[in-house]
Amino acid sequence: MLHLSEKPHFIYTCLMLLAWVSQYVSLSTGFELNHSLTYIWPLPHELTSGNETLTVNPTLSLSLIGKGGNFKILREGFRRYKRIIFKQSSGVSIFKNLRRIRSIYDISQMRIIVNSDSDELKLGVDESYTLFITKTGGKSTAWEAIIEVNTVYGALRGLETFSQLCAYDYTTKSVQLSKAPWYIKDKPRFAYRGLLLDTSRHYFPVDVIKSIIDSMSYAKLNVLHWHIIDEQSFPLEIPKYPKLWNGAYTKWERYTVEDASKIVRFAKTRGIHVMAEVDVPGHAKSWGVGYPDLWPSTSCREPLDVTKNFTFDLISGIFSDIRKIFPFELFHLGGDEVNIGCWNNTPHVKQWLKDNNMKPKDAYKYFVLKAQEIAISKNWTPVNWEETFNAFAGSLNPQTVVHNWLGPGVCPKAVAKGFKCIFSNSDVWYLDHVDVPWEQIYNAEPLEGIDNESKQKLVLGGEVCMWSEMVDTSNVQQTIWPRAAAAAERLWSTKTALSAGNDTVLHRLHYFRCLLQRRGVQAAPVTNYYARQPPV
Ligand code: CP6
Repeated sequence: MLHLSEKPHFIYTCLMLLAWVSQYVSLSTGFELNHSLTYIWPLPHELTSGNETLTVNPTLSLSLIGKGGNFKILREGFRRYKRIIFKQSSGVSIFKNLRRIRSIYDISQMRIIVNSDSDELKLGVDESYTLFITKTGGKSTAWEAIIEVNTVYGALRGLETFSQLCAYDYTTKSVQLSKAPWYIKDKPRFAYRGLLLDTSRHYFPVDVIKSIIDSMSYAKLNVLHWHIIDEQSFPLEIPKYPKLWNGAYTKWERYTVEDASKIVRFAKTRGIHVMAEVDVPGHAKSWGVGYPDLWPSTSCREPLDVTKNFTFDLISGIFSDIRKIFPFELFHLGGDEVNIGCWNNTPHVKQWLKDNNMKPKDAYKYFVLKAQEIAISKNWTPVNWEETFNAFAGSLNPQTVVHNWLGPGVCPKAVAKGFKCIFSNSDVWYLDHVDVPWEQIYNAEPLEGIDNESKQKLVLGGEVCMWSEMVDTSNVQQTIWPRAAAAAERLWSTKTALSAGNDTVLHRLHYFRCLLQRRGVQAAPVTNYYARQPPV
């Protein structure tokens, strides 16, 4: 009887024979990649490629070059991407090990060079990277992947791109990287590339929010705008005012301070900022469940009662509590869709307006400016929906970031007055408008109507919005993806790259949607399949 340790050569020969035969008997998947296309989403700034196909070693090792610093985020990121890249190739470890010993793989090492040792995550943090796939020098026939960056966040973006170059090949049962050698030099077009998630209309469990954050990183989106609270529910724990989350739907549909901190920490490891929103004075009916004094009257439950000191003490308490959770410098104060007429129909508010010589519109301004002052006193930069700019641009704090939504047009006006702006035109970038096709999302241009280069710099970027009246855990990913990816490429890639990739964009988006599926993200179809042209 044969024993493994006694007959290694025999076993080895058998296994190799088996591996050789299996490439001829394995079933074809019927799907052929077009190797002349670059399947990277979003398209990089600059790239050149060749025509060699390489195999990547499942035991790919990391050689990290950097001074001191905190590279935990990078090491964890590398391990995560290895799991993604080699997801399908796990299992046949005996083959893997034999192959490693025999150095059958072309790429067995990744070198990452990090020039800065800080892992501080601020808006505009350097996300650029250079990715080389080249032959190592000397006599060796080996190849090497090299990522050179200024921060760990650039390295995460580079790893994402590297992972998109890799594809499992069902014939050879190995991970292949085609079109080598590669040279990619990449950086984002805009610093702010956001997705709004509304956790008030429907509650999303922490794990679901984490998987949304993961999926954002695949498209290089970098801001989760967390619209935490609205009129329908108040799901967040506020220690200073513990009755506020009585406004949650149920005691199970709540986020503790620890839950929220976990989400922020998780996002940081993906290079994603979390911008919290506390929308005042409208969209706040749920606050009064715990503190009914915040309601002007039982027939007018929002906007919040502008006449009471208690209202502003409570806002200050909320901001103090959540400042500890959200380190990001931007904080969203809402200010949209305020039904100011309701104040005028409430006797004690009407009296207060008269005593203070104010019209309801003045009280709206008074409220928003007071909230801005409180936010600024906590060392936050305020963001407000565009109604505030449209109503009293001249009084807004000059630091204010104006958040567009009411169709196109406000960003040109806002930047002309020196304000920063975020583009979210609801005609195209509101994902709850499920009838808007991806092409329209893709073609929306945040800098439209802004020709002056110094004014263009005031547009921080843009954001797609997932309002959740009609989505919950069961359909949120299908509603976000793949259309959010269209906006993600618009926000990451230069206009030159976009026009160069224009004839391949549908193929690339199909491929990216398939990539999301492989990674466990339930992205919807890109188009109606029957309208796709058959291959010619
Ligand atoms: N909730 C809040 C909403 C919307 C806004 N603010 C909204 C308005 C119109 C459409 C979609 C969403 N549901 N707080 C507007 C910023 Cl079409």
